[in-house]
Amino acid sequence: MGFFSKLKEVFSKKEEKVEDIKDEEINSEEISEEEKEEIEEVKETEKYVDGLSKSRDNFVNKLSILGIKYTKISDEFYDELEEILITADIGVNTVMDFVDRLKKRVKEEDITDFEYLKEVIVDELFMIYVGNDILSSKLNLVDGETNVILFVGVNGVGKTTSIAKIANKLKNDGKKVMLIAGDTFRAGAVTQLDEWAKRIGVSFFGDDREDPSAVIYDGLTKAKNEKYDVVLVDTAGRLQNKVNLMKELEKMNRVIGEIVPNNPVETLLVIDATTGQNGISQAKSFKEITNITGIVLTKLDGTAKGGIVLAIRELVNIPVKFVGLGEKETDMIPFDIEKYIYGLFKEF
Ligand SMILES: Nc1nc2c(ncn2[C@@H]2O[C@H](COP(=O)(O)OP(=O)(O)OP(=O)(O)O)[C@@H](O)[C@H]2O)c(=O)[nH]1
Ligand SMILES: [Mg+2]
Repeated sequence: MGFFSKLKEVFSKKEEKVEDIKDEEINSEEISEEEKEEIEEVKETEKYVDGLSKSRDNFVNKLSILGIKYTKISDEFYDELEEILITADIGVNTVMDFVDRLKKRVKEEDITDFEYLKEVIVDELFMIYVGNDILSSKLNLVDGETNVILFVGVNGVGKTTSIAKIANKLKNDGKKVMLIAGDTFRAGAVTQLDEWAKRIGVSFFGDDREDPSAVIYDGLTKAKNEKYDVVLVDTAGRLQNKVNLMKELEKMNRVIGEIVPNNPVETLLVIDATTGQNGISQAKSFKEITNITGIVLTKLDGTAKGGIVLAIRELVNIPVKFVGLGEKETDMIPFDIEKYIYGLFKEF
């Protein structure tokens, strides 16, 4: 049995188990920690399944039709497969490599059956992401210290919303959380973050000064003195002038490092999944000007081209740490390649 069949089996077993728990209507005291985790996992998996429905309807459907259209695995079959994957935002080179590997396996294993080929397709796509090294999606937080996470990215990609969603998650994990309004550029940005902080019930620091580093300096000093666990810093989203942005980020990093050494522990680049190859270019540019430790991929629910995760792996090679699968506070979840693959190919 291939990887994909195993994955489906594991997830459907978990789904069944959690359904049984619900059916018994046990109150929370009777549910063990382990069961709670399982329920949480199934809920997250469901979010991937729901959030990726546009992608599934589009490109996975097209893949299924291929199997009906071609009774033989021919050159035309491969050409069409290539096209489908490229239009799903998986980068051209990634697709080429993928098809080469697929052809090799079809030959070596003498594959003629499309059902089996499906398994191989998903296996090989999974391998693109997993590759030879494991990319961890866990946030690199140090217990007992004030951890700074800097959020960067161009206008409108979802930085502020992502901060709120991640802060909400950290707060629910029992962390003491502060948001700092380092976007001093866009009108209304400070108020927007303040409102989010109130809504989710975490602390906020921001004022009307123009220099983000000055705001960060004061906010972070307070956070350190008051022993906050995590400080999330919003920044302005402009990339018109690379040199200026680089200088500004350098300054922010210097100020942060002065107050809390070895920080920021994470610099997360926010990318909008609906912008496709444009998002990939942004990632490449930001990678050149600062040390990006992870990617937050927003609006995956809004695209039919869910393959962008694989393109990021191939072309940017920075771990995706969170994905946005909807607009609610609870719709941003840690990235998990298995749940993603399952959500994408559920009906394949
Ligand atoms: N559907 C969906 N919408 C999202 C997601 N993330 C963000 N949005 C929406 O995208 C819009 C822009 O989000 P912001 O968080 O303000 O973006 P920003 O990067 O802070 O923008 P600037 O501050 O102007 O640079 C908002 O309307 C959000 O509700 C997501 O994962 N899914
Ligand atoms: Mg913003």
